[in-house]
Amino acid sequence: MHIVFCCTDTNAAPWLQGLREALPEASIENWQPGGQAGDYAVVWAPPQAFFDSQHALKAIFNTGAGVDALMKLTLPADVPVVRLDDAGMSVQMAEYVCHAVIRHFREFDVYEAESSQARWAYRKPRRRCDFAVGVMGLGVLGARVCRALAQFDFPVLGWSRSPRQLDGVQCFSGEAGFGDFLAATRILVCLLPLTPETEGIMRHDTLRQLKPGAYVINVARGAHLVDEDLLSLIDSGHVAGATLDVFRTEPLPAGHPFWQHPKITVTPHTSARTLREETIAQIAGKILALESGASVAHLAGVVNPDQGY
Ligand code: NDP
Ligand code: OXD
Repeated sequence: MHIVFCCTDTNAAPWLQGLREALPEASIENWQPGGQAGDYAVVWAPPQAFFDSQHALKAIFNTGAGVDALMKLTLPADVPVVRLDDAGMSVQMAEYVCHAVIRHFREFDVYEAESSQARWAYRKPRRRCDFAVGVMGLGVLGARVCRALAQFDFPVLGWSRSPRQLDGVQCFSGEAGFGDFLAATRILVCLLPLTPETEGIMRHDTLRQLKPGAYVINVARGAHLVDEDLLSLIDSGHVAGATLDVFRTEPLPAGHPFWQHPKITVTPHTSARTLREETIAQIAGKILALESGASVAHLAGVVNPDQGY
């Protein structure tokens, strides 16, 4: 069995070593043009030239949860794409989103500013029931985030493409449920995959439907948000601020208004990182399962090409 590794912006050496330890029977190489075609590919944001050189793949393993970059390429026909299924990401995402929600709700950003002036000043406690959190996307990450938020007694709402049921979460689905979901939400969290249906989903006419004093947390993809619409709704006072981890251009360009905006917190696409050991263990386990005759349909994280996630 031959495995080809092609991950952009990744130090290949520890990955190759980890994969070789997990799959000692396999030959595993970092991709180079003209190299041997693989039975399996382990990829992150590979160039089109990579797939153009692969004619024998049995499966493509993505070392992230989002496959939007892959879906823009021409992939070999009928080869399944398997994305990361949690692999240690959901707990990181739960930490990040709970931190952002609590920081906003408890006004810790205001206390940070006051303490830097040596000011001892109380803020009036806010009512948790006024800060319903609406999570768009109830998959592996969104569901875990909802569960974590519910632990803090926030009212939690969720929205997905198909109907879902989650304990303690008021669930909405599809276009029909979107308006009611937005109208009941004060803090909006985006955990959707980026697809033609979800691109630009956070724009003026949708954000306008959130409760006044809304707050936006984007941890999915930058293209889910129309940047200018967020800025104008913050200016108008309808949106109180935002915590943003993902951007249309990454790294976020130096002159972008988000960097200096007093009501926007920026982090560098770090809310849930790919963890190398967990990822290698998950991918190696799936390759071994396929090699022992398991059907792809039984693997977690197989992408539906028609849905794009
Ligand atoms: P999943 O595929 O498990 O979940 C996706 C969810 O989105 C599902 O609930 C799905 O609905 C819902 N959804 C998809 N399309 C629509 C739509 N058109 N309308 C309404 N709901 C929709 O993905 P994950 O939870 O694993 O990951 C989500 C995204 O998070 C990734 O695609 C990636 O972009 C982003 N991400 C960001 C990271 C970061 O560091 N910032 C790290 C990891 C991931 P249904 O349940 O009906 O299928
Ligand atoms: C992912 C990411 O999709 O890190 O896994 O953004």
